[in-house]
Amino acid sequence: MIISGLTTRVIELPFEKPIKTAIHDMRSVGCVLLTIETDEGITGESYLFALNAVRIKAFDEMIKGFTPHLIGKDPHFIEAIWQDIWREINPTGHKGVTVSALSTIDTALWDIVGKAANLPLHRLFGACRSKIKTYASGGLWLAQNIDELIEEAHIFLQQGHRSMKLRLGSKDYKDDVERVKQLRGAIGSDVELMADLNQALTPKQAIKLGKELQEFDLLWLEEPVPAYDLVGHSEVRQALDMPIASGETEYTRYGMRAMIEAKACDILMPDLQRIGGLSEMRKVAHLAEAYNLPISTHIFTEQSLCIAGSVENCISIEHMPWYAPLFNEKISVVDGYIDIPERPGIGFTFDDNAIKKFLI
Ligand code: SMN
Ligand code: MG
Repeated sequence: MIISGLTTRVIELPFEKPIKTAIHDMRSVGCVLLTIETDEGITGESYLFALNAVRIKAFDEMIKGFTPHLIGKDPHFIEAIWQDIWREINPTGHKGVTVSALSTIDTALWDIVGKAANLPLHRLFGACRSKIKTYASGGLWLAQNIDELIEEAHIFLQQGHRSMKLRLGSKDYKDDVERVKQLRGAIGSDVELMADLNQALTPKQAIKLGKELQEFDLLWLEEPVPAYDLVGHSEVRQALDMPIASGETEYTRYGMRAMIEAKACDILMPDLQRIGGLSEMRKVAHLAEAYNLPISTHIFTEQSLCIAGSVENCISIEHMPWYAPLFNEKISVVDGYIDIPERPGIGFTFDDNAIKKFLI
């Protein structure tokens, strides 16, 4: 089998209403949808995204620029293709748009390999489970008031969720404490709750807030300080009993290695687009395992299920519904869990009709 072509589509998925975190102001996500074609008719699909579709064409160009590394190659030679592209991007940089494009290609190649073997990827990788715990993440944003948070939390529970994440980083830290207190009171003690600070605070601010949040039994406190401040992360981690989660903003095994060495967090949160694709996600998961650290994957719900099904130290998967309209197959959450799909490859295929509406 050889790779015969590569097609991209650039789309924009609008949100129903604008969304805020401590550092994001979002109205849409722009995506590049990648399809890699082979001479045997098997195709591999994956995507990357940019918030508000900002400079999404630069991502598209970056992917298309790697065409010469793909055409005529056996798609099973994923590791060789990955290393080849990695060497080429050395002068341009091993973070950002370059790695996002590499990630997207890598993931689409795995989709081909799974389909060619007629196996779902978690089975091809070596399966460890058939379902994974998830948490609701497409809500509980910073712009919502407390009544809206509670209303949305109840919707999540009706949808089958048993775990959810809210965003913090209010101007006055007392507002953050109140949001957590009220929400915890409304959902009760049996529902898991996490909080994401999206890098809003200094270490001292995060420790002060974290100490007040401790009584509300949060499963983790996420990105309390700027992503590049690994020492600050570790100060917060040492000062609090509550676990610290982080890593969505870091790239590749080298970024994760630095976080592990700095003892920055208790739970690593690799993001498929920034980490380097499914190949690198697996390496990072195994690196974390060697340090007895769990991982929980960041967004990319559909594409990360194969990781959750084959990585023993993956404790949960983030449920972000933004990308669901792109796929023919839908995820359902039952009693807080998602089944790992048993369809070949990644198990989610682009819904070409639906996608037409979003083309830029
Ligand atoms: C997040 C995800 C995607 C966009 C903005 C913020 C957030 C998360 O950090 O972890 O869900
Ligand atoms: Mg986050």
